[in-house]
Amino acid sequence: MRQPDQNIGLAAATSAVEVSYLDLSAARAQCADPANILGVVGFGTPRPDFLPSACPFISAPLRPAMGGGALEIWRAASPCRAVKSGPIAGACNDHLAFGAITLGETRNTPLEATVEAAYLAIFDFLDEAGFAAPLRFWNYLSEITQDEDGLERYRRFNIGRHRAFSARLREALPPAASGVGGNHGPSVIYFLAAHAPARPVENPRQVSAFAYPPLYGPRSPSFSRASVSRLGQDTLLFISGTASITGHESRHPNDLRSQTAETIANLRAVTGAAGVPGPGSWAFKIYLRDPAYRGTVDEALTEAFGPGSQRLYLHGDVCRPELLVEIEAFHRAEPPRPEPG
Ligand code: 3EB
Repeated sequence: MRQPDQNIGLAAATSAVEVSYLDLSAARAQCADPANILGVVGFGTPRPDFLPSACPFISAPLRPAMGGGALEIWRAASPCRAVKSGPIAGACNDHLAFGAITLGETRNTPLEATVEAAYLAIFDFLDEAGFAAPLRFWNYLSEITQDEDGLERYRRFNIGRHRAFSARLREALPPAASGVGGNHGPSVIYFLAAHAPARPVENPRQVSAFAYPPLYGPRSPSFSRASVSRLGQDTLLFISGTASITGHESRHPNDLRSQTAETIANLRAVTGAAGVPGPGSWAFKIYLRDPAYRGTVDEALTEAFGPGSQRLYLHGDVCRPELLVEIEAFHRAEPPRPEPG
């Protein structure tokens, strides 16, 4: 029975979706109640034994900056059912879907072909599950800035993604995304989707990534700086991986403090452009080229956004060699409270 003073539990139960970044022992406790779990992403860990086999799980090729294992758990407001389509394993409820794919790269297949096939499989999954609109993609690529037969792998990735989006994305503009390198296992892509498209948001300080000049590769990166999605009472803001870039150019090469400040200025600018109402909860994932950068970035984030946010620090490679840090964010606006009395 729900007691009247359990309003914290009630609020949690009515939000459309929330994310938790947990170490393995905290995650074990949360997974005791798995019915509403949409999907789980492991960093520095394979599928944990306590996770029921019906829960979608993918192991990302990045490790927590502080060592050990961490899980990113997406939990919905109502029970979720497993959905499988081709190489995509996922889950959905009436409002949201989660899915994930591990890329099976082979020696003789160029990365763009593998990525195009993966994204086409994702669109097939969405069609089968009845979800029209991807809200947010995460792309973790091994050897992201390495050359593959004369073209950087991130540039090949952009070609493949661009082909699949041109063929199958229903919206004119792509949703938010992160694109980060990690070398502790195969490349992965995972995503959240809904029935109605998110509202794409750009950053007034930056050229849109989908309009980057050819300097950065034959096809520009298909992502918006942020996606805003209304789901029931919730306003969800997904901010893409954000780095020390203004216009289309990297700023402060190899200067961690200045890059962090520029990145935070970009996070503020895109939040302002999104126009999302104030109170709510923030969750940040921070990608660091060197785990030792954590203290500096953590201090800056606390100063900018206050101490009360979730933060997951990961050791990963930003897709431009001179960039040391990339930060993505998820904000869930608090639903308006009923007037007392
Ligand atoms: C940038 O602003 C930094 O290719 O999906 C950030 C977020 C970046 C997403 C992607 C790349 C991607 O260009 C890199």
